[in-house]
Amino acid sequence: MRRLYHIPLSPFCRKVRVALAEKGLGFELRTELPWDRRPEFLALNPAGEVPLLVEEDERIVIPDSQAICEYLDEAYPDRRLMGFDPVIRAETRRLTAWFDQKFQREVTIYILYEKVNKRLSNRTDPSGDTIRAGQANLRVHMNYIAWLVERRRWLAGEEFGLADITAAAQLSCLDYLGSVPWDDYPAVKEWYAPVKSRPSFRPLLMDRVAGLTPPAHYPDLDF
Ligand SMILES: N[C@@H](CCC(=O)N[C@@H](CS)C(=O)NCC(=O)O)C(=O)O
Repeated sequence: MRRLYHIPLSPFCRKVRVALAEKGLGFELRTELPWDRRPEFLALNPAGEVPLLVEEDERIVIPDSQAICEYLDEAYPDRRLMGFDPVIRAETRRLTAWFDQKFQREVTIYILYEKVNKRLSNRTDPSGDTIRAGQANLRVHMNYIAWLVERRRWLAGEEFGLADITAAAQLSCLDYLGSVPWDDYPAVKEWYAPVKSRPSFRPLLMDRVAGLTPPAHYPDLDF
């Protein structure tokens, strides 16, 4: 059986989980805390990061969410997540990089890593100033998402795809912490609600992290 090594509140791992489900590909989910640096995991992936995909044929071992998603789209082309049109593919790559890198650097590291990863990995206290900076940066990104969805049906164009999955995976982690000001961004909420309702997204809404209870609206499809 195909395996995906992951941690529940990782936007990169969530992106791959949704992509696999959207493509109808079965997989076994294994939780791997990368900071434990388990020798058996490092033997599979010396880079030590999750997500890590191991195909049923164990010679195929792929780390990095974007590398995994592009591999899946090429190896299993039935339900394309990056489209066929080169222009849409370019826009999808631009936006996945935007959310994987810029959003991650300016928002997620400041909020999620501060509130959760820091506590789990080094057991140190979160910094209020860092979290406030992340919340201010989040508003800039919410405005950008609103700008996009006021002009297009989905983020990269008229079809749902990997850009939506990548952005929604990031937001879903912050939503678990009650950090997304949905009511101030109705256009973003209107884009996110149908993403959240997709069957591929449901398992994410069931995730729970010990010691951290999500707000009541987190699993609610009508939030
Ligand atoms: N570019 C990678 C980033 C993956 C990543 O940062 N994973 C984190 C968890 S969210 C990790 O494994 N960190 C462990 C470490 O850096 O030691 C991707 O897209 O998959």
